[in-house]
Amino acid sequence: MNLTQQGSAGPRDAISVVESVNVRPVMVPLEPPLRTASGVMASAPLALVDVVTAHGVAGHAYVFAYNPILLPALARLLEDVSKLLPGQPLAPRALMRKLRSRFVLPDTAGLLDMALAGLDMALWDAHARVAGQPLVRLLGGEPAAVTAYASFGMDGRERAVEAASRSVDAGFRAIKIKIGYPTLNEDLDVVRSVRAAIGPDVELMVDYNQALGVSDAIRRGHALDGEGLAWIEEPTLCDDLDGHAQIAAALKTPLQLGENSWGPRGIRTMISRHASDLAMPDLMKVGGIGGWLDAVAVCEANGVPVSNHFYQEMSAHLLALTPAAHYLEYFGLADAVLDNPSIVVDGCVTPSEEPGGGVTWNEAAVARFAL
Ligand code: SMN
Ligand code: MG
Repeated sequence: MNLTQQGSAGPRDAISVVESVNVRPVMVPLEPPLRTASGVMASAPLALVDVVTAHGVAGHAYVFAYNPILLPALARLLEDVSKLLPGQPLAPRALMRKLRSRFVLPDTAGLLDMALAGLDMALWDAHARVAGQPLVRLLGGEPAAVTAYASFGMDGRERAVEAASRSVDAGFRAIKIKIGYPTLNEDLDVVRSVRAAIGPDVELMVDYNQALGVSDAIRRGHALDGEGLAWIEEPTLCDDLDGHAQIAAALKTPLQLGENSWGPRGIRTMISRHASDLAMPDLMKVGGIGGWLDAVAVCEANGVPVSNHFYQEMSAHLLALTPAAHYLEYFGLADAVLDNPSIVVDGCVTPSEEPGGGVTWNEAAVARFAL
């Protein structure tokens, strides 16, 4: 055996090349439909991304278009940007930097960031699969258990109580409900009813989904301050950082923002403007795995606890290696098209030891929900 050849073959072998990218739009039913104070969704419009490598291994990811009207445009943008990838080395950080450098002039916030994040996630998933490692290990961490909260919509008192009780029975130690009912009394009634059902030892969070004006948010927030909530999320419009800073300063309960921050600099601005006490970056809006790692470094340096928004499969891998990790949002947005949806044991999700970031398609379901 030639030692020189053997010595040089390993590392070079491990570097693959992007061969092709596939994009498939699907409409995944949500049962029950997801109600927020700012709109209802009966299904999740997702763009599924597959990055096929020269090693014959494919990386998978999905991105959420939020609104069915945006899905064809998002899928088309993904397809067009993907044309720049074949033949490129499978080096997600370097490749994404190169890709982003082509879009400095138009800027990326909005659909383009959503498309770029889908590619980033699928590239990292492929990178981890080619390396034969779970994403968390590829990034230098270990598949530790991450504490999850069960996330629910705005379904009225009875359904909120029923869902929260069911979750506690299933082992969850934290629950998030959406509020923003027409009156403060209704908000209080739902919060107190859920608290009575789950007891004092289970954490409870509430999400307004941007529904309130600043002064109403302060008024309702003061009333909620006595309820022992772990956080109040997005009380007013997500881009009103001054408004959120005023609300955060007025309330005792921690404020939670981040699901609508674009990129690591969006998270940085949110923190530097004192708009939030906590951060919950969305893996898509923050720029995929690369964007997450950069954003979370800013959170950690500022002592801000980090949770995620959606994308629970890859977020579990990332939170497992985040020292400032707070909570994993457990909401099975893509469960209906996944082969291996996340499993909660004793209120925690543990990233699997399988290679990749935890996303594998159930092809029969994908075919059923194809647009
Ligand atoms: C959310 C946003 C959009 C749709 C459903 C739920 C959300 C969350 O605000 O925090 O999960
Ligand atoms: Mg939210």
